[in-house]
Amino acid sequence: MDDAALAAARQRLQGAGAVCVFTGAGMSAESGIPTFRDALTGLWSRFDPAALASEEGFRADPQLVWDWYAERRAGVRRAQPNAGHLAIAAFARARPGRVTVVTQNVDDLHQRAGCTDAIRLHGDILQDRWLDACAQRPACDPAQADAGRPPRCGRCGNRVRPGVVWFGELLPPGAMEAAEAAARQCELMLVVGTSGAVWPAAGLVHTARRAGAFVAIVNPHPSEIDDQAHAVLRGPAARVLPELLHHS
Ligand code: BV8
Repeated sequence: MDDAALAAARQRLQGAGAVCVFTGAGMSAESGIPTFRDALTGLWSRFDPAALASEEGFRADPQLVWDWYAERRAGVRRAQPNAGHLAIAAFARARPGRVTVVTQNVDDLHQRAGCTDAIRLHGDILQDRWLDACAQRPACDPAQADAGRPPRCGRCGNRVRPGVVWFGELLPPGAMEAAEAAARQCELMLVVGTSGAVWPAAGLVHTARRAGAFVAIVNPHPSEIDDQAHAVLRGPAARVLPELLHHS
């Protein structure tokens, strides 16, 4: 990893007021959760993620998509936060009110590491929701659905879907607004483990750069947003973040 980039990022972090940490799937890679593109290994390799992670994909083959999520949920439950998640949580604890974590990830590792207020742009894979708005009053409870693949409501036949934002779906309005504000107001944005391929999330890095923030990227590989960075720390999150944050 480039020592000059590390020194520059550390120095900027020491003097920074507001910091925004923006993370993607690479943040959880060293916890054993495949990145979104790697998630299609083995059995799933013949599928396109944007097709499986979409309402059309789910309606076309509910059991296939449900099984994909069930397998990913089991992986999330087995995973533990890694040294990178813990370093971010410790950094935020030492700077109360000055660090905002914005994540594209649908796992709960930031939260389990201690960043309970992390802004989730793409929802929560461990949550269930109804596929269709429930017309019953009072509305049926997804937790009461049967044990099908996917589970269905015994009362109204509605299907259960994972509580994530699918491709083609709007992000949770409050989440994107809060993330935009953090990106505009931060003095430093730390971008960790994202290809920068998915929008509008990736636009947050451009927003921060345009607003005058120092942008540092942590990623072992080049990404679509490297051109927005003042410093690129070419390495894995669980190794780089403790080095960067424990000395800042
Ligand atoms: C939207 C939940 C408005 C689901 C996710 C046509 C119609 C509609 C929209 C579009 C369209 N064409 C394009 C769009 C926009 C679309 C989009 O961006 N498409 C892409 C594919 C081009 N976006 C949307 O649809 C969004 N909604 O636009 O609504 C709208 C609505 C209707 C009509 C028009 C507009 C919704 C996007 C949210 C999708 N849901 N997740 C699920 O998980 O199943 S996104 C999903 O992919 C993940 O959550 C994650 O956010 C994203 C993948 O991105 P990354 O996190 O960056 O992960 P990736 O695998 O790509 O990269 C990993 C990185 O980690 C790599 O760089 C790697 O080098 C690095 N890495 C690896 N190891 C490590 C590491 N880094 C550090 N340490 C390591 N050890």
